[in-house]
Formats: sequence, C-alpha cells, structure tokens
Amino acid sequence: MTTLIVFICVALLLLIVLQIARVRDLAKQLRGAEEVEARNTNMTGIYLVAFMVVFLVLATASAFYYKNLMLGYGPNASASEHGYRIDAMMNWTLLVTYTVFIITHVLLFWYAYSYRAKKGRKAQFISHNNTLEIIWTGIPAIVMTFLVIGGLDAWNDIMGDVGTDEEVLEIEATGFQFGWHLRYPGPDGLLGKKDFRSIEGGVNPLGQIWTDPKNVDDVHATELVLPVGQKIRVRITAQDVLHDFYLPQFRVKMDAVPGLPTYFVFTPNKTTKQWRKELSKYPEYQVPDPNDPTKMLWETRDFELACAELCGKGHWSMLKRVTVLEEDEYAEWAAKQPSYFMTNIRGTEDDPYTDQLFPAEITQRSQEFNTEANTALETASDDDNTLVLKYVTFETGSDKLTELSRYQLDDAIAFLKKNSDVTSQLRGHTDNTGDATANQELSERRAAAVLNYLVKGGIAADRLRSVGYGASSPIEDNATEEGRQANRRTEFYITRSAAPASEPSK
Ligand SMILES: [Cu+2]
Repeated sequence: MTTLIVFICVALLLLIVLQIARVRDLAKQLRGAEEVEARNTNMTGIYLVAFMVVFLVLATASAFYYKNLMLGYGPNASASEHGYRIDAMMNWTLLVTYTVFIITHVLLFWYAYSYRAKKGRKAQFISHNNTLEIIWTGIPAIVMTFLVIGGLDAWNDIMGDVGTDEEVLEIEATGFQFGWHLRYPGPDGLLGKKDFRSIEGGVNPLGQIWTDPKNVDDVHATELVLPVGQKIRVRITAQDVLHDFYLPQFRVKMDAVPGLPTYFVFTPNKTTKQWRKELSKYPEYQVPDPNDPTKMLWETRDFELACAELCGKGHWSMLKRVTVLEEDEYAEWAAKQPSYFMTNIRGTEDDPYTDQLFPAEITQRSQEFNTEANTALETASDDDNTLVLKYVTFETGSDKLTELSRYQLDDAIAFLKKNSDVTSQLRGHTDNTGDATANQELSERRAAAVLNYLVKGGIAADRLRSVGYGASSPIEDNATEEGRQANRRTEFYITRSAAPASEPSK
C-alpha cells in the first residue's frame, strides 16, 4: 500500500514538473524569451542560497543530534588514558574540516547567486593569479602541518613500548579462526616461551615449551579481565589468517599477524562498574535489556574485545567480554585462575618435571594428608583409621623408596611428632603379578623400609610396626594396569592405643 502511495506521489510530482515546464514555454511565447530567462536565473539563484542555508543548518543539527553515537561523545567516552588523546585529535580534525566545509559552501552558493547572468554583464577572463595560488596552497599546508605533527607526536606516544623499569601486566592474545586464546603470565608475571612446532590441538594450543619454567604457571583465560589503572601490554599474534585485536572502548586496535608479533600498551582508567554508572545517565541506556528484560541496558553492558579484520565466515563470533576490576578484585580473580600446565599437562607424557614437585604441590599434598589423618583419628571406629600413602612409591620390584616419596613420609613424621600419643602400623601391599611368596616378602620389606624412614626421621621405633599383606588385600581389580597400580600401596594405620602387632590383621 505504502509503495503504491509513494509511486503515485512520484508520478504526480513528475506531472507537476512537466506542467510547469509547459507553462513556462507558453509564458515565454507571451512575454518574450529574454525577460523570462532573466527571471528564471534570478529565481534559481535565490533557490540555491535557500538550499544552502537549509542544508548547512540540517547538517550541523543532525551532527549534534546523533553525536552520542560517535566514539568520543557521551556514553562512548574513552575508557583508557591514551584514548582521550585520540578523541581530542579527532575533534580537532572535525573542527577544521567543518569550518572549511562551511566557508567553501557559503562561498560556492553565494557566488552562484551573486554572479548569476544579467543583461549587459560579461565574465572577466583571469588566466592566473599568484596571490590566490599562495593563499589556497599555503593555508591548507599550514593547517595540515599542525594536524600531522600533532598526530605523529600522539602516534609515537601511543604506539610506544613500555620502558624496562616500568611495572606492566603483560598478557597475550592469539587470534585464530574463530576466537582468541588469552594467556596470562601467572604469579611469576612472565609469559613462557612458545614454538609453533609444539602446537598440538587440544593439548598444547599455543605451542608452549614446557621445559621453560615460566610456562608452568601461565593461565589460559576464557575472558579478558584487566585491573584498572595498571599499564597493560598485550602481545598480539595470529595462528592462521589476519585478525585484529580491537577494544573499541579503550581505543585499542592492532593487527594480529601470523608470524609477526605485534603489541599494544594501554591503561584502562575506569572499571566496568564505573562505566555502567556513567551509562545509566543516558536515556538510551535506561531501557530494559532485550536479552534480560528484568535489567536495564546499562546494568548489563560490557566492554568488548572484537576482531576488526574480516577473517572468514565466523568472524562475528570472535567477540569476547572485557571486564575491568579494581586492583584488589583483580588480584582475587587472578589467584583463582588455574595454571594450564598444572591442570592439563602435569603428570602426562609431555610433563618434563616428573622427577620433582613444585612448592605449591608440596603444600597442597601436606594439607591433604593432614586433613585425612586428622579425620581418621577423629572417627569413632578404629577400622577407619587407615590412610593410603598415595605418593609413597618404590622402584619396580624393589623396596627402595622413590625420590619423591620423602615429601609424604616427611608429612607422616611431622604428624606423628605433633600427635605424640599416636602409634602406627605400616602396611605393605602388592598387586597379584608374579609369585605369591615373593609378593608377600616384597610387601614386608617395603613396609619395613617406610618404618625405617620414619625412625630415621626421629619417631620412636616402639610407636611403629610394619606388616606385609602381599597381594591378599586388593582394593581395585588386578585385571587392569590402573587397578594394579592402586593395589601396590603402603597404608598408614593410626591409633591412639598401643601399636598394633606386626602381623596381618583380618
Ligand atoms: Cu578474526
């Protein structure tokens, strides 16, 4: 229906124009061509000036009306320190171009009116004018020089790297089709080395070199979380095609290029919370969020990380949330992030540190042991007083303790020293492979080896007994390797009564 009405309107307008043309032709014939021509030229000149006024007023008014949609104005004010400088340059450029735009358009339309054709007036022929040439070359040159020098100065500041003595949080963003790998340096503040040849899908997505100790605490984060007021250096790279690391609210934008590391240094200067509060002042954010109508738009708005390079079909899905926190909130968040190495690589065939424990692991295992031992002591029944010393192991077929066993044995010593009324029976178990007599004997020797270690650690021998069970008390199915591994174990039985006998209990 609307289309039909528009069509009819256009048709009618065309008809009117045609009719006016016909009327003018008729008038020409009646009044004489020259007089009509002069009147038409006059009217055209006046229409042009009127058009100019309406056009310039509307152009200026619409710029003011829609200014909150532009970066740098209202809700789109910068959220980083250097961003204000970029916005200021944008404003200077706008001011200069706007002024030139107004002056040239006023002159253009005014001349069209003022020098319209008149009877007896002849155009003047000017082939060249040096003064004019100098003016219209010189003025733009001077203005451009100021804009360009200002721009270069800002560019050098904004694109500059951090000084060697500056405190900086360095993180890494790696673009891929279609997403970002975000890596944080962990407690040591340093990102570990990488090699693209070490990349293994699902296992080592960034190609981290695990023999570099700096990699051990590195974190793979699912979202970008930043502390306010802290200088951030982002290492930017890509794994497949060109991407672009774009944080619009922070005025950060840098290409992510495969094989060519780039970087960007910036300082966020408002938290997500502060930003949302600013947004709440604008009517366009005081409406319910279409995705969650129970909340206002300003309450759910987040800073964004996007890809600004058309990198393929899933380009749009590279959007990630960016959260800026107060420094203490950030520290809390950072402390909760698990290291990628410890959660995914530790103990696998890629782990180069199987012969050592990290301090955090030692602490964690000690705490675990003490909790278990204390719980065992507190239970009413003595039957529940058995702990498996799961980190105490032996060389294959021997009663020689492995190097790493000492940590848990030291925990046991500390526990027995702290609880001087506790006595313990150490129980050796094997799996069912091999000869039963040999297994029985091996289990006895292993239990004795543990007892000896504890005695050497300062525990009175009369508080301890060792006993071997051979393969007679499996806790798992001996048919699988995991089952057998669980069955080869040393148990730590503790009680507040006198030390139990040196023979298997039933
Ligand atoms: Cu991309």
